[in-house]
Amino acid sequence: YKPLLLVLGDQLSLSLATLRDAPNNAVVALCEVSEEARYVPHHIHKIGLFMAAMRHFAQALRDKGYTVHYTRLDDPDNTHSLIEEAERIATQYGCSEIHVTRPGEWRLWDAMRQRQQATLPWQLIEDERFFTTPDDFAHWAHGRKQLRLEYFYREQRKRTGLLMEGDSPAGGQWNFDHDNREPIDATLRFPALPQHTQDALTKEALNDAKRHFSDHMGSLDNFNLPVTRRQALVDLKHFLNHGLADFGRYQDAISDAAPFLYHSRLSAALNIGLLTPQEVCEAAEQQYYDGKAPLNAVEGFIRQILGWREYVRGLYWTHMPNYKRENRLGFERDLPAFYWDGNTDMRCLQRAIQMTIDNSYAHHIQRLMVTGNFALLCGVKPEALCDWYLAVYADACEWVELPNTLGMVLHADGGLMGSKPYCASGKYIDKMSDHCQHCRYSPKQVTGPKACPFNSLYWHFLETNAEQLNRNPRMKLIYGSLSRMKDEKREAMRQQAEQFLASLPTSQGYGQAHHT
Ligand code: FAD
Ligand code: DLZ
Ligand code: SF4
Repeated sequence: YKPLLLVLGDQLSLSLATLRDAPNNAVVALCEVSEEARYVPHHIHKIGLFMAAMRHFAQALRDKGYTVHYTRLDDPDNTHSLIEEAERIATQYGCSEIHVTRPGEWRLWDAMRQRQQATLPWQLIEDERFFTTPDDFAHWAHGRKQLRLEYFYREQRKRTGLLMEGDSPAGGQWNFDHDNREPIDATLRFPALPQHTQDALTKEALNDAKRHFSDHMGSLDNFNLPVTRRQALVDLKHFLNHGLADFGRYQDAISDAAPFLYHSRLSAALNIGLLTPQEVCEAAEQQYYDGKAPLNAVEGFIRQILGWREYVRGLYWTHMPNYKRENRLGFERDLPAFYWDGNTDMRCLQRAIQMTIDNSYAHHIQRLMVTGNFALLCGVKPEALCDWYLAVYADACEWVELPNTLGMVLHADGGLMGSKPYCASGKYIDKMSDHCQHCRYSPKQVTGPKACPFNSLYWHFLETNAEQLNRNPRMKLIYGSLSRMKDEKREAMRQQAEQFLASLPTSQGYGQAHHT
């Protein structure tokens, strides 16, 4: 008995189940493979992050005494596929089986599961770095007519004791969302970010990423993601001291100039395993008990991690592979070409996309209400939009990206993620952001050459999807307004939207813009 312990690029935690009780003869394998960098054209920061963090983690494992085989991208015998690499290395070291913790994507999980009975058998281990397992979620969901985050979240609060006073929620309320909707304000000053130094190992990894993937989105010149646990802890501490107290109030605000506001920027470190969700939530909770951050901020933050992050993961694993094929609103449009280069005169979209190109990051409201909302209103097909979100964000792993994009943004899952689509007109963006004052369009106009395209698209979306949405009780009010509108106004809006959609340059992939 001699196992090969395969550690994937998003499993960089010393507490990983695969590594527990490893026998002395075990070989740990980490593999850089181009297949994982290219199956969607990942942002160069994301590739750099995985390569640098994997190399550092291999070093940390060696320091702890593990025998580590590390495949580099340039190794001549690299097969460039995770499965083939693991089997090649296992054979090379005379291993009798391969152990791996549940990967972050169904695609890999399925391929590995099919090898459980092979001559070189794969053994899949549950990922324990979350508050819940997919089985816990399935158990919670069983027999419920409707799944809703709020009830799942309350149960997790009770189960973990986070922000609980006995059996009651701290402050007497489960949810402080109402206090968390302030728009951008010109007087706000956002915390400056910690700048991580790049040691020789990081520099070499980033150079290798640059040599191989220079055609991908972004430039490594301003790379500043944490690639070690130590750097991730610096970011955590910085957020606790400088961001958390204002996180709640401005959670939904959008700034024309600032990409990060009071957001934590911890998603990438969490998703690749440099931080655990438990330690992040407990540290935030402590700030509340120490009187350093208000309850609305701490509750709002903990809900994102203990609630949403676990909930989307549960949905993913209980609904795949069918989830990925869902398209309940029947969308068919290709992705607008400017999602890849930001070349649009719509200011809000231009800024959200440019910030994405610059940082491989956009905060939640930019993803949901700017790039997401626009794609929803235009009817972009789920696979095209999902591939984009999976490619461009450093924190994107399919288990979290897919339910957010296909479910929350495109409402393609029939309402599992949200009871109604998050569709909004330019009025919403104008209220929450300071974009419109820099834009050539006016959020107050619905038709005419200066009209904000979101406005006519919004009504057009409601009209074209009425059959699916007008019976939704949460949409009743808005369909009421639509039905009271004069025919001429509706016709003018329809024409405005259709003209706009016909002129939209679409893309069938990175760098392949064409006009319809
Ligand atoms: P903060 O605002 O500081 O929030 C704290 C943490 O809460 C995040 O780090 C994250 O771990 C968690 N969180 C917040 N919102 C969500 C959510 N909706 N679902 C799951 N976890 C959440 N998040 C990813 O981690 N990976 C993705 O691939 C991803 N794709 C998304 C795609 C779309 C279309 C949308 C609308 C959202 C997506 N999100 C994704 C969720 C969210 O936008 C990011 O987690 C967040 O913007 C990361 O920035 P932050 O760390 O500063 O988050
Ligand atoms: C995203 C990514 C990239 C760019 N590169 C690698 C890699 O070289 N090796 C690896 O193990 N994982 C990589 N990943 C992450 C995978 O695509 C995939 O999401 C996870 O391995 C699933 O757990
Ligand atoms: Fe965006 Fe419309 Fe405002 Fe321009 S006017 S920034 S397109 S919401």
